[in-house]
Amino acid sequence: MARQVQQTETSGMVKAVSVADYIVERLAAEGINHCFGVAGDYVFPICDAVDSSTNVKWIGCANELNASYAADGYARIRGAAMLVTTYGVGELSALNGVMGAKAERSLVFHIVGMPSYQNQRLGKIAHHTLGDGVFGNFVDLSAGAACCHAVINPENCIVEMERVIGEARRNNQPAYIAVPSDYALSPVMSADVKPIVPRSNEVALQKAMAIIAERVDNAKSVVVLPAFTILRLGLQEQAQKAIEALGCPFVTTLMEKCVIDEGHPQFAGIYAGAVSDPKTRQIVEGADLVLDLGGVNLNDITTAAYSAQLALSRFITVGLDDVRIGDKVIANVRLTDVLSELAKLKPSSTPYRGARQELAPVTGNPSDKITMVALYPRYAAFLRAGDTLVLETGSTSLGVTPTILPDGVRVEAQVLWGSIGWATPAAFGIALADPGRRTVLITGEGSHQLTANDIGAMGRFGANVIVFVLNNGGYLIERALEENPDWTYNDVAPWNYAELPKALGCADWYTARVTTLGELDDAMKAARASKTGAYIEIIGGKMDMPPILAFAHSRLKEMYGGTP
Ligand SMILES: Cc1ncc(C[n+]2csc(CCOP(=O)(O)OP(=O)(O)O)c2C)c(N)n1
Ligand SMILES: [Mg+2]
Repeated sequence: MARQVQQTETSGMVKAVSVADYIVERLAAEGINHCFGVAGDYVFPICDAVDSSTNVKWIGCANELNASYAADGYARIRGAAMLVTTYGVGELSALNGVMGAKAERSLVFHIVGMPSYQNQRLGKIAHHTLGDGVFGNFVDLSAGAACCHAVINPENCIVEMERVIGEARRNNQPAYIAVPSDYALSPVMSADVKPIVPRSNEVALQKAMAIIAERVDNAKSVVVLPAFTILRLGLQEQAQKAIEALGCPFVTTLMEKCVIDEGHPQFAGIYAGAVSDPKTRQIVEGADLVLDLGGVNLNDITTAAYSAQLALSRFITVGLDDVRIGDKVIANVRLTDVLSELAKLKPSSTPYRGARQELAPVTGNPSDKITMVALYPRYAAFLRAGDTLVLETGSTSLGVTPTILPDGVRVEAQVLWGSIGWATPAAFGIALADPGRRTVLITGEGSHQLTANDIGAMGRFGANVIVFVLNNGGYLIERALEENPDWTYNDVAPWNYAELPKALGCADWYTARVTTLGELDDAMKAARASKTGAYIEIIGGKMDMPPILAFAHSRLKEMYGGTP
């Protein structure tokens, strides 16, 4: 790769590779074939490099926020994604999405075109600036949404790219790469560096494994919590092998839905503090040793309003890059290596076997209005192996996540960052990242209003997503999180959702607006059969909410703290 990008031959002439071409092809070598973004003059050289690349396709989004969400979705499947925005106005619009990728450990390379070095040097007053002749106003802001960053010039380009790629991979978080527009067109200067691949310190790894093995041997009961990072790093199979070798039960929090099939015999349920099944709660809260594989995030949502009773002294946390046992931290140990070592353990002769959790029965009559009690089991019955379900923040995700889903379904959600509007473009990115699976998006209508315009991009780029939009007359989750559900700020403009695909250029999509269970069942069948995208608007009740949300409603003080 290094030689290939140092010099290429075009029509017999030796042509030096530009900085822009180098960056694009180097990132393509990371397994990235699509670049999400919005063009702009300062970033034209990067856009041109993408457009002329045979490895990377330009995916124009309606705005940079959408592009950042789409890139996050793509990175979750491919391991990394490319996001391109222009100086100031573009990059700042993408910040929420990039910051979300940082929180949720998704590796987005955010490339920004800056005004030329020459104009920066002359302190010219330029568009997309504060008019102060200063060009460093936004670098720190965008860099704050990444785990590492570089401002590129022709001389540092090769070294800096290896540094940021290595560091971003080590943390599995975004990297920010800023490139002045004239430098982007300059020939890259050669440098002799090798890719940096994060790896464990062997001694530290063996030390960590010895402690883990001893704790596992001495524990009367062990439970594994496989973390969301397993999904981000694509380590599901390794994690499953490790769990099988350990032979103990595993549970998932709302952030790890289906990371390993829920039909797996060692699956002991979804753990969410006080709203867990009592058996699941006992297995987790009563365990001598909780082996956290990947660093679970015990936040207000995953612990159901801090109702979990988990003594951290019983935890061993295997992070991406270290192992924590009580007050002891063993650094430079990679999660993937710990999983491989665990998989070598002699399998237990009496592994845990939980009762297989069946899908909830589908109930109700065709003429019935659509209630949430009838809807969630229908989603479970609709989904099948090979589907990737993308869940939006809102009442639905709190209803669907505790619902057992079929084996082979992958679930992606932004539980921690929880920025509404994420799921629609994320589903787009996920669909492009793996067209071999069917992407199914479930969103509330309030969230959808933030980013629905990229349904157009789905149609344009042939991403055949099946979209379910729950129209329940506003922000139900917010109504539930307040004493008074009727504040007007929880109402939204009453759009004709089912007409959106047509207006946005997806004329061949299957669309429906359903108010009864019979209509919903028919629409689900038609959506599944559709070769193009499908879009179903479901009319739900204004206060019809899942049990976990009703529970949160009864614990508002614990969630938010009492009045001082
Ligand atoms: C970017 C952003 N703005 C505001 C919020 C606060 N918020 C959380 S959920 C929500 C409403 C979701 O409503 P909807 O998508 O209709 O789902 P429902 O709960 O009604 O099913 C809002 C406004 C947020 N999480 N993210
Ligand atoms: Mg709603």
